[in-house]
Amino acid sequence: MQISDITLTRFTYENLVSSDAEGHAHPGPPRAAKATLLTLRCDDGAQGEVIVPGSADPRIYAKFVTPVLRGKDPLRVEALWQALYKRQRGSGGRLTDRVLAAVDLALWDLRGRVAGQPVWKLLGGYRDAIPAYGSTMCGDDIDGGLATPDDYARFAEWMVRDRGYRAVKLHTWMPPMPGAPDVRRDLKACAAVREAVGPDVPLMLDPHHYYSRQQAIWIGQRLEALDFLWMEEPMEEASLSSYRALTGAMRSLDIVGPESAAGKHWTRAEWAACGAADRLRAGVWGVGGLTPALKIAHLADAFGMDCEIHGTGAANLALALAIPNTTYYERGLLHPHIDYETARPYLKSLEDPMDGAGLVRASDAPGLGVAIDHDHIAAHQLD
Ligand code: LLH
Ligand code: MG
Repeated sequence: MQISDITLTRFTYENLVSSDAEGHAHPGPPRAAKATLLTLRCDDGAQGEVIVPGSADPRIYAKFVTPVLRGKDPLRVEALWQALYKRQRGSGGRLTDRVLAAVDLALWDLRGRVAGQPVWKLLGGYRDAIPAYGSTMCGDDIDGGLATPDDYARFAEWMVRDRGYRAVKLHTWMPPMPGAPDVRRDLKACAAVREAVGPDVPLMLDPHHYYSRQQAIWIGQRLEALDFLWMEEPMEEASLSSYRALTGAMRSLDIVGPESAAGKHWTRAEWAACGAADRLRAGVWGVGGLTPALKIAHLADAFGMDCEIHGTGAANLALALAIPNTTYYERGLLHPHIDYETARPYLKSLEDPMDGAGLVRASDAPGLGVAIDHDHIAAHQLD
């Protein structure tokens, strides 16, 4: 079997989520957003697919991806990932980890379809269901949104009592929101949520990502008094020393990271080796795909650590189901004005349906099991 063809189909869809000037998601007016269907086809008719967020640049794929993949055995995923990764150095930053991730996910999808097995089983198949935590959008200034500590409290109560989430993570206010960053206002939101959901619900915080060491330690110590489970990315992740200091200063609060630091599994190894976090973090789109993300999960396991998976979607869910050392699936981002339970227009069903007990169950569909609506894509194709 050989890869014969790599195609990108760019399309639009109606999106009710917008990004602010610093890239944080918030509810917005309906707009035509762009996404891309990446398809790998083989000479025997087998294929793998993935939806890539945004409009993928065909020139990058033509220059760096197609020459590496065409004519190769698609089941040799590690070999293809390594070959592509080694082209990053000379690409002047154009061959990004997100491109690596897109190709790697399509290869895993193909591998699953060829085997007639879901990817979560091929990766390890540790469990067939996982509890989800509700992960809020970042704070805003929207009426009835996430504008005040009380808004967070009311929304967290709904998530836990009415929707069944097992745990809640707050993303608090970040620039350019008025008044942000404010470590004291973040703490007020955390205290209001603890008060609203009671003592037994695990809570996490993902605040402004550029607090100082002193600010991060200040809020971390107060989150311990509120019995929070973990905090992630409160400081610049390039500063390993700051994370070592923060982790060392905490008694009961776990520090989780890195989430957005570059460097794939190699960076996570350094964090584990020098005690910069209590739990590692990896999301498939941030580290270059399932292939490196699985290494990170196993690396954490070898250090006796958990690896908390960043982000939503079928591939992150497959990874979380595959491994023993993770706690929750991150479901979101959630907001009082957003209906998360309706599938995006280019999908026939949700990638991560959750039952009333807060469990997301594995699908038995081969590959990544994403129900792509090809009719929608054909009708909204850009080029
Ligand atoms: O800053 C943000 O917008 C969020 O932190 C976002 O990146 C979210 O994906 C996250 O960190 N989840 O854990
Ligand atoms: Mg995060």
